[in-house]
Amino acid sequence: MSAPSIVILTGAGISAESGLGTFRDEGGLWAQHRIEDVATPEGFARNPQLVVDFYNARRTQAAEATPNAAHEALARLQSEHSGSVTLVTQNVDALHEKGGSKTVIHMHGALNSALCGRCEHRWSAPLEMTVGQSCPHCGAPSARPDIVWFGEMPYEMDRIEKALARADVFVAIGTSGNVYPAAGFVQLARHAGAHTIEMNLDPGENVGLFDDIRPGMASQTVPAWVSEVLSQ
Ligand code: BV8
Repeated sequence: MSAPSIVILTGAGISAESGLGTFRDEGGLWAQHRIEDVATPEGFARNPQLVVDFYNARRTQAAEATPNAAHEALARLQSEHSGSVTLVTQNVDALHEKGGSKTVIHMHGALNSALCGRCEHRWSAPLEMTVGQSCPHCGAPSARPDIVWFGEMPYEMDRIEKALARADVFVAIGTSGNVYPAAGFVQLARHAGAHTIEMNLDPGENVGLFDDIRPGMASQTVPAWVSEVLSQ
């Protein structure tokens, strides 16, 4: 029996113990800001300064954050598991990479990347972006945070769906299962016959679709699961 192919989806909960706010927990980001104002293209068109300030604050916070045992355990899994491991994150921080992960699919974009709204050129974002910054490629004053907002198509969906179609195990870590298409990945994995595991502090909206529920703090549950997989 060849080593199982594993697909992992992480959400804001995996970065909570590194001090980065989640979205829907008590006092989370969506309690402080209206999604429509800071995480939609319409909000950016209406008030670009508000959106640039929102992501500048998160970029600075994320730059100062350090990975926790959960990020480090997933990096260990990626380097030591003999089967394939596909790590997909909804998070826009770089804590998986800081924790040692080499390949991370950022389906909702990344704080450390800037995007040209006109030619779609990408470059490393400065810590503080400004409104109307020029694109280094086409020169248009159309720089924006390289973030997938509501109503925009998440990145790398073909690659993710291909990995889910051949998954033996699907694990969702620290995500409330509210946002699609990510919240639908567990269904795709089940169609592929994968064993599905949820590791969360509180049960997600789609908890009923998981075979195995492991409640608790990611810094505890994830290293325990990785040790289990690597000892098989
Ligand atoms: C799309 C930006 C279609 C980055 C985010 C109308 C028009 C278009 C689409 C829609 C529409 N109505 C609905 C939709 C679909 C929409 C959607 O799902 N809306 C929901 C709210 C109903 N989705 C979209 O718009 C997506 N695009 O559908 O495009 C399309 C088709 C064709 C062509 C073009 C377009 C785009 C979705 C991406 C939006 N961007 N963020 C940023 O600012 O960060 S989503 C946002 O929520 C975050 O990125 C995050 O990824 C996402 C999910 O949040 P979670 O990570 O789950 O965090 P949350 O706080 O919710 O939960 C934390 C969990 O952790 C909890 O369970 C908690 O218990 C747990 N936890 C806490 N501490 C710990 C812990 N667990 C373990 N240990 C701990 N210590």
